[in-house]
Amino acid sequence: MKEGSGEEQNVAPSVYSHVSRPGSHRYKNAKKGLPFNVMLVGESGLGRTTFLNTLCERVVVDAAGKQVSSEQAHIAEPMQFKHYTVEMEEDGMKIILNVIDTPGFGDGIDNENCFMQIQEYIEVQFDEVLAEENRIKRNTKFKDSRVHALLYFITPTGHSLREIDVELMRRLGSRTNIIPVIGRSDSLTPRELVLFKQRIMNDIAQHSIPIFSFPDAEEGDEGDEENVEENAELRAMLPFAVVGCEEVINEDGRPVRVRSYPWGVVQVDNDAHSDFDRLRYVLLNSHIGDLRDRTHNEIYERYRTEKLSGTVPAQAMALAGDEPSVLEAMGMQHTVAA
Ligand SMILES: Nc1nc2c(ncn2[C@@H]2O[C@H](COP(=O)(O)OP(=O)(O)O)[C@@H](O)[C@H]2O)c(=O)[nH]1
Ligand SMILES: [Mg+2]
Repeated sequence: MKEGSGEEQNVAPSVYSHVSRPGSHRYKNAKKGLPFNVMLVGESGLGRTTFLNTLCERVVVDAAGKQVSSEQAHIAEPMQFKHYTVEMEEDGMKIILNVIDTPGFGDGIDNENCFMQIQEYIEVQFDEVLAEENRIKRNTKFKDSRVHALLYFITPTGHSLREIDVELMRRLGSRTNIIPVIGRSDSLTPRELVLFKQRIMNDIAQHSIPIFSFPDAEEGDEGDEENVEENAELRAMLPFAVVGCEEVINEDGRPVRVRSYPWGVVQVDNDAHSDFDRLRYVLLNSHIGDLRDRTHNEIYERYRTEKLSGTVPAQAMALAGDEPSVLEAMGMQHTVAA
């Protein structure tokens, strides 16, 4: 990780990043470190684990953790929630990154359980905050584990969204900030990628899927022109085409992260090769504040209203109806208001 302090001027946002961006963090009010909770969802083999390691610039989950013997390979394991906490420094800002990975998602024939479990997980975190708000004596150690962003990994088919993609994003878009990404995007040519992105965005519009689409600041907010321009640029990039890797080569005395192929290398942090570096900057710097604020002010607020007005319990009961074991399997309890 970068050793630099906040005083340094014009430091690259990441040791590997080639792009020069402002050398100070945009979100300034967090002394103890800013907690940021990201969930990774997508079918196995799309590079979630590799993405996590690439994002954190260290091996958070080693290769052993993802090895599956050939005899076990055909058995679909139930989906799990795996937590990883990594302290990072981004342009002088300490970030406590909590990653929730969901291995096993989409591996079975019926994905209904996966959708329910993820929704349940997200809502349980809201319920805990709601309970905490109502406590007379506040718990000073309370850990806010609301999911600030859900990165949904789309399979690089080059065709269009599949039913599972539409379903997951449609159901959870009102409960968290969904950022769609194309996993293993180096398997598409630049031309294929452009067309694929267009098709995905058409599908998202057609199905009215509520993803996080870098909205411009609302009227009355001090949204400056630069932000409006930046958000328009990011909207046009959606879904982010990500590439992850575990290899670092030395190029002119500088470390460069790559995937090496017989015909050349893909540089993970090179904007011309993938959107990874831009996405990293969005998550850890430019939009970390927006994602956190939107989670609290809009998404949680809506959930809270629904819950207190009695709309959520019915839904939660319907969810839990056939499968009372879902929450137990997660080791959690969902408190349904009487
Ligand atoms: N081509 C390509 N392969 C990748 C990429 N990221 C990961 N992989 C490979 O895809 C396989 C599955 O990756 P892994 O991170 O374990 O996926 P997960 O199951 O989603 O956690 C491994 O062999 C990785 O080396 C990528 O961006 N492009
Ligand atoms: Mg994995």
